[in-house]
Amino acid sequence: MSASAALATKVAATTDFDAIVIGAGMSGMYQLIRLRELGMKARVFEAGTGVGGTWYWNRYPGCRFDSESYSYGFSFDQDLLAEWSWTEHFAPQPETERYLNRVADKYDLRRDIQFSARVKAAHWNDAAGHWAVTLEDGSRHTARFLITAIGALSAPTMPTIPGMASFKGPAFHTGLWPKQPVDFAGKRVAVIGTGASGVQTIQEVAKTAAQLTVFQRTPNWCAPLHNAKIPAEEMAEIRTRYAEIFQRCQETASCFLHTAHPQNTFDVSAEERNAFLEKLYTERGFGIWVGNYQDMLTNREANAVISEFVANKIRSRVKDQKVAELLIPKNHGFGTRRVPLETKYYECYNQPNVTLVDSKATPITEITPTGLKTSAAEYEFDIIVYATGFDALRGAFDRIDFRGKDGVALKDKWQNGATSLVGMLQDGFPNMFMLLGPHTALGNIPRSIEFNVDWVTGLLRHMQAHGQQVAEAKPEATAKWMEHVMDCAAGLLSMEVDSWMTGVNSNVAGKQTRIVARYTGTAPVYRSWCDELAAQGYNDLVLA
Ligand code: N01
Repeated sequence: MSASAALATKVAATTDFDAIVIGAGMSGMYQLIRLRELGMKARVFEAGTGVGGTWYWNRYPGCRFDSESYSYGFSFDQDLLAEWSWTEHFAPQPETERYLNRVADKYDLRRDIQFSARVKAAHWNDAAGHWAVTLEDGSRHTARFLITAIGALSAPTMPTIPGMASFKGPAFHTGLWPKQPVDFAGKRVAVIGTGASGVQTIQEVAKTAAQLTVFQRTPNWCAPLHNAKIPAEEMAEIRTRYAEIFQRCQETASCFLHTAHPQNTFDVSAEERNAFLEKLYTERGFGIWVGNYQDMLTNREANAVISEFVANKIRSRVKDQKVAELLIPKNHGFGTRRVPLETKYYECYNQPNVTLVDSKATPITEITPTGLKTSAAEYEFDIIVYATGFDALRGAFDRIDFRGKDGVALKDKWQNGATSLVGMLQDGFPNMFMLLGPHTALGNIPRSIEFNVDWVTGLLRHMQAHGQQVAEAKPEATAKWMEHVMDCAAGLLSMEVDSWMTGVNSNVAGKQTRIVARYTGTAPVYRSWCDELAAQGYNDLVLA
């Protein structure tokens, strides 16, 4: 018997599993594949009834990628890359869910996943050296390792408007959308919220609703997606370039295909600058956000130039100039919040069946049995859609009672903001590894997921090889990493703006103050920290 198999057997004798993974989205699925390769007995607990995570829960109308499809799929399986055809440059949700189910079929993942199993608590038992995980059904399961794969934008938040339970018609949150399609044809529909989810929903619902009323509290800077079908021949050509595509994603700051322009905004003439911005506005995807002049998100004057450019585009696309002005953000510059990508979003407001309500000027005061009231008017609706976002980043952690050494609650430890070592480890919480935890590089998410999973797998392999059973971040290493996280955020204009990226959610108590909630360095720098940690024999961890 190999050393690793012997260790796996020994651990299995004292715990139910070698590893428990929470969540069967892309992180949990890929981690399960890697745990099996290590010879570990693993169990994934998933609250939903199917795999896919984000792509399981977010099935609202119009939901689709904002990353190019071929840069988004798993890169580790060459056969799957050769077999799978993306039908659009930005695939719609049903296609992505199908893709992830294909991965689950291929690797027979479901035999190790318990569905409809929401984790309520996870407590570290120092004496036994294991995690005890309690599900909502009261069952309890133990494992040496606990791996959280619970997502960065997976805890939906509803507003706290009086009367919400009284509404008689159907009401949905975009992130908890029902499996049965919702028919909007001929209906009077309200959409509350105009983030990336709201924008995708609005442009779809506007096609069939009798009347669509959009309640916008803060406008966002949106830019054209320029989606298109991928014909078979083009997909065949894309397949030949996968190595190049994934290599490119490794090199860019946020793992997208786009990379910042090497020049600053005012290094070039106004004509050259305008031509470049026009070009970005006609190109696919996030280029206008992450492929713009390199100082766009740090230099206020540079940011004002691009903001005015996009404001003029909005003015030219929306016929009623009063509506156009309402749609142009006035309290933050372009790109300082997540840029929703759109397809004829602004043109929706030229349709006679679509109305925009400024819910900053006239806030929603009550949800009534038949609709809602604002400070200025009363409205009747058949359907209300809450596109009100998520308790992002640490929100999914706050919803589980994680307790580390000496019964310390993670929620208490993170009272003043989450801490971590490279986003994946937390001192005081041995053998807990966080995939997409606070302060991991996010960006084009699957690229970050694959890196995180491979890094955790590398650590587990190292522990197997050295007969080590417990890993914990050293507090001084955490402090050093957090110093780097804080340094990265200095000078970013996005730090001056309320959004989930700065840890602000008006619907969650205690989350009204801006913090450095996420890692804002580049993905290559993030990976170099992680690689260095491993190369030094994980000296920044206590391995026992
Ligand atoms: O959430 P959001 P989201 N009364 O927080 C409003 C990813 N994503 O689900 O800005 C009235 O951005 C709120 O108003 P305000 C992506 O990373 C990816 O849209 O707080 N309004 C805001 O307009 C994205 O950034 C994809 O003033 C209220 C909206 O609701 C992240 O998920 C697609 C309110 C929430 O916007 C989150 O996007 C979709 C209240 N009480 C999402 N509470 C793709 O990749 C909130 N709002 C394709």
